[in-house]
Formats: sequence, structure tokens, C-alpha cells
Amino acid sequence: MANAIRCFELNTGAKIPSVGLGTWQSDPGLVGNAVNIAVRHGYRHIDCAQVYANEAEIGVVFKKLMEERVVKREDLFITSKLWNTDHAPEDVPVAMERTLRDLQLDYVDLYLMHWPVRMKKGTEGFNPENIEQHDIPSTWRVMESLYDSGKARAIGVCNFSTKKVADLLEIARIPPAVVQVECHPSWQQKKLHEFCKSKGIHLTGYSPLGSPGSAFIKSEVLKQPVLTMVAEKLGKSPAQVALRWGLQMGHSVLPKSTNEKRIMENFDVFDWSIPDDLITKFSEIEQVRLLRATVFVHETLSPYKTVEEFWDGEI
Ligand code: NDP
Ligand code: 1BO
Repeated sequence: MANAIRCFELNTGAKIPSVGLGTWQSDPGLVGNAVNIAVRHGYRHIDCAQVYANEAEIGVVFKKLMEERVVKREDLFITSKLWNTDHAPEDVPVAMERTLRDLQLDYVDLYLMHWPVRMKKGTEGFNPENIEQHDIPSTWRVMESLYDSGKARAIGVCNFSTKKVADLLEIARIPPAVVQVECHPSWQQKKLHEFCKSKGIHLTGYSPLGSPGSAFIKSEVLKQPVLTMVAEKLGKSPAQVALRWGLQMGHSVLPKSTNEKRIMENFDVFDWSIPDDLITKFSEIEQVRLLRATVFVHETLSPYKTVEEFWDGEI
């Protein structure tokens, strides 16, 4: 019998469900239905963000699911993220309140700094003219106070390199519980994963299917030959194999779908496993970072002059 790997324990003592529903690029009108289907099907972890511009629609569904006693608040694990325009210390609690209001919740289970990037307050889009000098310690200190207040039951960061996580640990009173980064068989994050593990920080993999169909990424992850070979051998889909690989590596995974069949397919990863002789094949896969953060890089206007600098060489 396979080890189901239903959840992982965080350094706060809380448990993070291993498969969460992603909501980026889930269109208005579709995202609420997706969350409703997912929770009714057994998902307990939903990954949200203010910048996805769909938290209010998701909040209506959370309220209804709880009113109808489909699920209790304490059984859900809800993540949201602080957007780049709200990094100034006085703006962090305001952004948090906006998210709580939209999601119709009193607290989130995890609040993440979305990027190590600060942008001018109130601006939209990715114009490099809006990028400002960041001050991660001052933003983190306010996130720590949100943790103290109980409005965020855990705090963490996204899109940090190993060096940036190490720098954060140097100044943190409360260490991050989670680092959420791109992670799938074609971008395995071995260095960051080992570092996080050594510090008791959980790694969550975003774009675990390689974000096929994304407006921002050209991805072939699900067509990767090792993945399709393993899928064929096990009688599973390449998407299921990519997700199960993540669980066996010790990551939680956040597949996004608004399609009922795929939402269910992506949750069918608990009662089987990839045997060791096939897991070793994953180390042969060529590594390519898909979400390179080029929009946050600029020779003169950004503190990050190059993509290499942004990721501290992990590219
Ligand atoms: P995913 O890797 O989850 O891929 C989503 C795409 O795959 C959609 O086009 C979806 O289409 C399709 N898909 C879903 N299931 C299957 C399947 N079983 N077979 C084939 N195709 C499938 O990409 P995301 O980039 O959305 O990442 C997942 C989540 O991670 C995000 O939604 C977000 O919550 C989070 N994230 C966080 C980031 C951060 O900066 N912190 C950055 C990027 C993502 P369809 O909907 O039609 O099924
Ligand atoms: C800018 C992309 C954010 C996805 O989480």
C-alpha cells in the first residue's frame, strides 16, 4: 500500500495539505465553481493571492460551503499573498485586511510575500518604472506582527532564491514556515529544497504541471519523455505523475484547474506511488526555469539588473 502523503507538518506545528488548488489565471465566473467542486471532492488547501483578482468570488464560495456545513473553517488551509505594491510597512496590514474581507475569513492559514520585489503603491501591471528599491526586512517585520496577531497562522515567502531565504533567516524573529516556488520535474529546485529541509522550512511547488496553457509561459513539461514513460508504465496521466513526484520529494503541490474532470484527476494521487527505480529516472530530466521574472529585471530601473541577479545564480 502506497504512503498516501496527505499532508506535511510546518515549523508552526500546523499541517499543510499536500495537494492544494491553484487559482492563478482562473477566470472570474470559473474560479468559484472550481473551488466549490474541489472542496466537495476533498481538497482542503486553496492557494489564493490578491493579485489574482478573484479572491472575492472565492470568498463567496467559502462562506456558502461553511454555511452548508460541507466543511469547517478549521479543516481548510487557505493561503494568500502580499502583492508587490503593498510592501511598505503601513500598507501590509491594509492589504491583509482586504484579503480577509474578500475571502470572508477571520484569518488565513498562510500569508506569503509574493515576490522579493517592491512596486509603487497603487500601480498595476509590470511596468519597470513602477519598481522601487525593496526592503525585505521591514516588510517581513510587519508580516511577523500579522503572525503574532493570529490573522496569519503561518508566514512565508515566494520566489526567493536559496541566498534570499538565508538572508531572511539572518534577520527573522519568526522564520518562514513555507517557501513557495516554481517546482516540477523540469525545475526540481534541489539546492533550495535541501537548504529549506535543513532549516525546517517546507517547500511548496507552484506550477507543478509546468503551467501548460499559461499566457506567460511556453511549457512542454507534461510532454517530457521521462514523465510520459513513467505515466504509461503506471497507467496514470503525466499530470498525475508530475504531482505524485512532487509529493514523494516532500513538496506540497498546487495544480490549477477550472475543469471538473482535471480537478478530480489531480487529486487522485494518494493510493499509488512511483517506485524507486522510476523515481531515479527523474534526475535525468533537463532543468529549465519557466517563470524567470524578466518583468522585474531592468538595467537601470530595478535593483535586479539581470535574471541571474534576481535568482542569485539559480537559473
Ligand atoms: P499548473 O502547473 O497548475 O498548470 C495549470 C494549467 O494546467 C492550466 O492551464 C490547466 O488547465 C492545466 N491542467 C490542469 N490539470 C491538468 C491535467 N490533469 N492535465 C493537463 N492539463 C492540466 O500552473 P499554474 O502556473 O497555475 O500553477 C499552479 C498554481 O500555483 C497557481 O494557480 C497559483 O495558485 C500558484 N502559483 C504561484 C506563483 C507565485 O508566484 N507564488 C506563481 C505561479 C503559480 P485547466 O484549468 O483548463 O484544467
Ligand atoms: C506575476 C505572476 C504571479 C503568479 O503568482
